Amino acid sequence: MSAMKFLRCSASSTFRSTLRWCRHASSNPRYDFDLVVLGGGSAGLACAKEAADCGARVLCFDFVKPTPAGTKWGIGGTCVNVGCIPKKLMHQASLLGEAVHEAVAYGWNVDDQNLRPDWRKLVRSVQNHIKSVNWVTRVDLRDKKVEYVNSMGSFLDSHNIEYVARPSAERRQVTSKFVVVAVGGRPRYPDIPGAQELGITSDDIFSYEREPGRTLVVGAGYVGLECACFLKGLGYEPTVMVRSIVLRGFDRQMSELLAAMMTDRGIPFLGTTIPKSVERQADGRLLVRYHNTTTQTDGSDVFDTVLWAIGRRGLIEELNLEAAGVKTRNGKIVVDAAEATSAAHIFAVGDIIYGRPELTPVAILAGRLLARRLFAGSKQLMDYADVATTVFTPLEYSCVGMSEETAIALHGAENIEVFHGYYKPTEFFIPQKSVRHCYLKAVAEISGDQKILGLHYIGPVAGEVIQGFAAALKSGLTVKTLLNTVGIHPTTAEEFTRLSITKRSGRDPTPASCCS
Ligand code: FAD
Ligand code: NA7
Repeated sequence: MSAMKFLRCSASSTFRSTLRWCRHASSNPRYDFDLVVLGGGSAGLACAKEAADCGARVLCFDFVKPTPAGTKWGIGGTCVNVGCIPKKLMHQASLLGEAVHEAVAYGWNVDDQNLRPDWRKLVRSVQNHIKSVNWVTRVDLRDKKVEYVNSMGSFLDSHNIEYVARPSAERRQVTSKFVVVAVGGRPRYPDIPGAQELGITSDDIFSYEREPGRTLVVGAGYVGLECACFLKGLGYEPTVMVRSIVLRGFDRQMSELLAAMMTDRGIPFLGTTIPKSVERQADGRLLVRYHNTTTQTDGSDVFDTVLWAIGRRGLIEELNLEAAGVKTRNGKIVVDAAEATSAAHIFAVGDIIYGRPELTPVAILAGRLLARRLFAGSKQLMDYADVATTVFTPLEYSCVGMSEETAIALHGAENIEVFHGYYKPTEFFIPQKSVRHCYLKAVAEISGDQKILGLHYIGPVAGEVIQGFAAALKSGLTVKTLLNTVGIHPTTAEEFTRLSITKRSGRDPTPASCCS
């Protein structure tokens, strides 16, 4: 064992895992580990566990810096702690509120129809679930013999990672044959007075101790719309501030329809508006000043909570990537089709890579496939095309493949046929729920069997509906096959098998009844 390695091992002799590190080092004297993963979120954990399953000696670093409001959490990354999971739970809580009112129409005797959720109880339940997932994750890592260090790792050079051990605060180093960067991102704050001191983000809302009350949600992307909708469903008063358009990057028609659905449900939008400052008033509430870029007028309003949902920044600042020769672009890491960075032996997966969808299943599959290529001789690359996604608003929006605009831009309007239709979910009739925004469309080639390029659906349980169609689309689904598929009645997913009206025909896509 080299003197340096001996020092490293003896300096940390009280550290349980150190013994194992020394053992590892003696079995391969060149590096302490085969793989060091920076980041224990969806991508990093999937990669680390798969690599360990392939027999590699793996160390995973994960560390969460508290938000400006002081929120922090455990291992598992964004999805588990402050993303998909708590978001889906709050979404479900808000849907249940709506269901209580529907239940009355269906004959249930619900004594108090002005039911209000107990925010603190909801937050407690959500946080308890998250803590159980954190625990299971740690047990899983231990079972798979992945070393876990709860510290921030950064590069000394391309094989050498430095970190601060806790609780001793001692600086330590570890070497690895390969390094995978999976550090993800965190919400951005606008550069205006009061933003960090007085505003919160999605990193705080799921553990927020006091009721959000009247909330200004700044940003009309996926996260902003979802947060506004669950807050509304839980009985609060969100307002969405939109800088330009809602849901940039998604199909325009579907996005506008979703915004109309939100407006109908009483969520106001402040269009073409940017925030200028946030101040705390004497009564404790927040005075937000803003500017409308169309009318060139200033305005202000008072809120209980301001939630920034203006996008996310990659966590590259503290990685010292220059020391390792890793190139970045717009704050993200540039990788090739094999997730290799500009530095040999260093790879990146998940939200931190440039130009790829920021979604958990993408991060997980890419991490897993990378581990198999590094340690099991696999050649399989991640396919980032046709990834399905869902916006969890009360009528959800889910899609897979191309938007209508992208299909037209790539193939020309004359080569694209769009089949569309409004529909009436059977379960909406008795409670007389609005069907105005229940709409779906298939974007297809115009010729031959009409290969489907994109499917879009607004309605109940959209994610569940589109997941199966996503597999079909990846297998080359055509309009011919879709229309030869017998539907399951009465479902809303079956509407895809009944699409008969093209946009080109100009016919009214509104159905006469549920079974027409
Ligand atoms: P992360 O999960 O962010 O994990 C990175 C980890 O690395 C973090 O724990 C971070 O603290 C840690 N870290 C950073 N730097 C270092 C360092 N130097 N050393 C050690 N550790 C470090 N996706 C979906 O598919 N469906 C959804 O419904 C969905 N909803 C979302 C809702 C919200 C509100 C948000 C914010 C995101 C949502 N996402 C959703 C996106 C999803 O959460 C991310 O795509 C996914 O978590 C990315 O995984 P990752 O491993 O790349 O990064
Ligand atoms: P997005 O999708 O990047 O959306 C950010 C939104 O915030 C978008 O509407 C932006 O408007 C708006 N924005 C950005 N900067 C500002 C400023 N400075 N002021 C006001 N509004 C602003 O981010 P999300 O967080 O919603 O989602 C990120 C990923 O997380 C998503 O892909 C999911 O996978 C999970 P713009 O359209 O740029 O004018």
